[in-house]
Amino acid sequence: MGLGEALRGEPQVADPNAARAIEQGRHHSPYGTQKKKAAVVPAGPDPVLPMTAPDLADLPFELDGGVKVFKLVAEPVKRKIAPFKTIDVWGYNGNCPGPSIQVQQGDRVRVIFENRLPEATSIHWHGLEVPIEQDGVPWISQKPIAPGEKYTYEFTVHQEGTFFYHSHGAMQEMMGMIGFFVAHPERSYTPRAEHDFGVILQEWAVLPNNSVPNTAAMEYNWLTFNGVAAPAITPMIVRLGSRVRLRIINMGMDHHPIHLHGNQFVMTGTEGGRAPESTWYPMNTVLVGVAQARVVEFEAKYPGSWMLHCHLPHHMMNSMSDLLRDRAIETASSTDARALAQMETLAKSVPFEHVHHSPIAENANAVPGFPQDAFMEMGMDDAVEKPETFGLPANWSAGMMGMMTLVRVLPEKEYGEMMGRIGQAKKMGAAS
Ligand SMILES: [Cu+2]
Repeated sequence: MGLGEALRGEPQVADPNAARAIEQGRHHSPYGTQKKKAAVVPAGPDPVLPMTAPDLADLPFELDGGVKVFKLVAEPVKRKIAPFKTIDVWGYNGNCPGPSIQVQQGDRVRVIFENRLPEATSIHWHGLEVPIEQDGVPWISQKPIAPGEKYTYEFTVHQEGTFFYHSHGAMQEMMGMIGFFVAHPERSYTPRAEHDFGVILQEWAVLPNNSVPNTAAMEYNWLTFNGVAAPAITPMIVRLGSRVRLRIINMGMDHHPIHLHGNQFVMTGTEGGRAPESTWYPMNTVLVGVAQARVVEFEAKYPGSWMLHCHLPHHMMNSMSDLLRDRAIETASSTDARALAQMETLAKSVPFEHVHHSPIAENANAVPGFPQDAFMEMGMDDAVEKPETFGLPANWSAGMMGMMTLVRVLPEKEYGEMMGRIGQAKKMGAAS
């Protein structure tokens, strides 16, 4: 039977036992090549440290005779990327980016996939070494999954590391169809981290008064971490003295140099898995190219709210519609206090995106080159308030835009109180 005939047939699910035998043969562990032994359940806490991706959901699974079964649905989604901006995108299970799939190295995984999009799609398991019929490339390894159709993917995850799942249509990717696929190692990485965070980098071209990203555009005005633009991105909360892991993945059109203030980190992994310790060297900016994953780790030695952001200047701002329209900005002979009051009023009555923050000169509009910075800043502390922002200085949100968040390193007592606050909010959210 030729490939064409095979593709016209029913969705093919490889014989799970045959696949398992083949895949165990090539199982590779970052800790050596010894054969996988029967799992020994260690006494004490679970050695797997789950990844937390702020503002993203996790995809739950059910067990079917030792196989982890996930249900993934591709569908149109409305995503609120800022308090005043909701966009129409495509994603999975009501989320964009899609919910995170987290498994353990060695797991057998089944993904029951349903296409509720108006066009065909498929899922590619980016970086995972799966049998060819599970690779998710339309016409090459499978028939495109038609609107309304279901398809089952199944494979054994013999790797550890930070992978993705995404549509294999370039324009569907740019509509947001991507999610984390994290394979936790059989044994905890060393040194052990206490916090493990995930960030998905995306960029969007959404013209003023539009809600649909222009996927043919090559310039972007909205830049997001996990589908949210600063200051609406939920800060990462870490305990002073702990080791922190950040997994950053990029499935967009741009490369992003991600910079952490006030700390040095080492790159401990890529989209190919854990990197040997001998390759680690100090840095504080890591370039995350398209289709890449970068995993960095650092010791949170210094208390404070440290910025983590893309350092491309245009990626540190929200909708650049001011630059596309005329640049008229109200000049203010006003004091800073008045500017702040004005900002507050506008922030509460969103859809204003920009208003100057610091005082500007009477003749500002007459100066060639103006504005450069004045238009960018708008505080909206109230609009983006959540437990994780508790205790930040007033007007903290004015300087937060685009791909930007805070890593808040809190001493033991404050950390405990913060965790209590977050737990309480979750409980109330679940009850309501
Ligand atoms: Cu960037």
